[in-house]
Parts: sequence; structure tokens; C-alpha cells
Amino acid sequence: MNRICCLICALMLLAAPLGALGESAGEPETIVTIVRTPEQAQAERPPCFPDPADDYIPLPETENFALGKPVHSGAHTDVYVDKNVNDGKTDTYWESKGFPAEITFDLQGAFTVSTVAVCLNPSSIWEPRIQEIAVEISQDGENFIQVSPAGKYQFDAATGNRVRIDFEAVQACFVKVIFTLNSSSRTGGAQAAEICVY
Ligand SMILES: [Ca+2]
Repeated sequence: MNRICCLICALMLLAAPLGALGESAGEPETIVTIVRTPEQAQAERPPCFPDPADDYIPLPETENFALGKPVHSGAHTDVYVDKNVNDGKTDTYWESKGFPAEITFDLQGAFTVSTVAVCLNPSSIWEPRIQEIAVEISQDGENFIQVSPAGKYQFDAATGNRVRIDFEAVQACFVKVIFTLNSSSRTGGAQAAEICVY
């Protein structure tokens, strides 16, 4: 009798782990976590990643009268022609051959203007530099009057690589921007990716 009891006990002990093995070998329990994307119409920047454009020099939100208008300058460097300066793209630019460098916009009409913005490519590859710039306006394209004297303006990618020249509002049909210095050691001329007139 004792032998039979011992045999039954031994079989029970053996069966227990086999049962556990049978469970683990069957269909594993599947746990599914459903993650829903937040509803948003546009990319959002987390607060810990401030937008670098927050430090950019602000430009007027009014019409840029120079955009796509006829433009003329003196000699340019390599392929960096004057029409690059008002094509609406900051990855194309005009570069003069030497100084002084004049570039004139025909606004094709009379407009009240009070700001000229000169922009370089905003990439930090364009190292900080100073350019000296004056602004003149004209009604007939021949007789110009100065509205902003030559001043030295700091370009820095941290502020958008652009400068803003404000002057007293005046009617103009033509706007001439005159460069007399560029402190960058990489060029011997003026450089501008976009010149905007507001
Ligand atoms: Ca351009």
C-alpha cells in the first residue's frame, strides 16, 4: 500500500511541471497597446526646443515691392547674377565684383516705401560679417536722392543673417542699394540673397 501511495505521489510531482510546460507551449497571451497619435494639423515644436527664428530680425508683413521686378547692377562675380537678388529664394544670391556695388530695382510704379531689408542665406555656414549699405530712391530712374546714408550693418545667422534699414516714408519708382564694404574674407564684393523693399 505504501508503495502504491509513493508511486501516486511521484506521478503527481512529475505531472505538475509537465502541466506548466503544456501551458507555456500553447498560444501565448497577446498584449496589445494601442497608441493613438494626437490630433494636430501641423508640426508642433516642444517648448524645450525654441524656434531659432524667434531671434530673427522681424520684417514687415506688407508687400515686398521689389519681388520679381526688373533689377540691374554692375559687374557680378561668377554665376551670382543680379536677378538672384529678388527671386524670393534665400539659397540664391547676387555677388558684385568689387566696390562700390550698386543694384537698382524698377518698382514699375510709384509706391510709398520706408524699409529695405538685405538678407543673406540664413545658414550659419555664412559666417557673421558687416556690410556697409546706403539707400537711394528715384522717380525717373536717373535722378536719385539718398534716404538712408551709408551705415555698417551686422549680418549674423543668430538673427537670421539679415538686416533691416528703415527710413522716413517716401514715394519711389526706383530704389538703389549701394554697398561699399563687406567684411567677409571670402569675397571681394557685396553679397545679398534677397533685397526686399517695403
Ligand atoms: Ca535669391
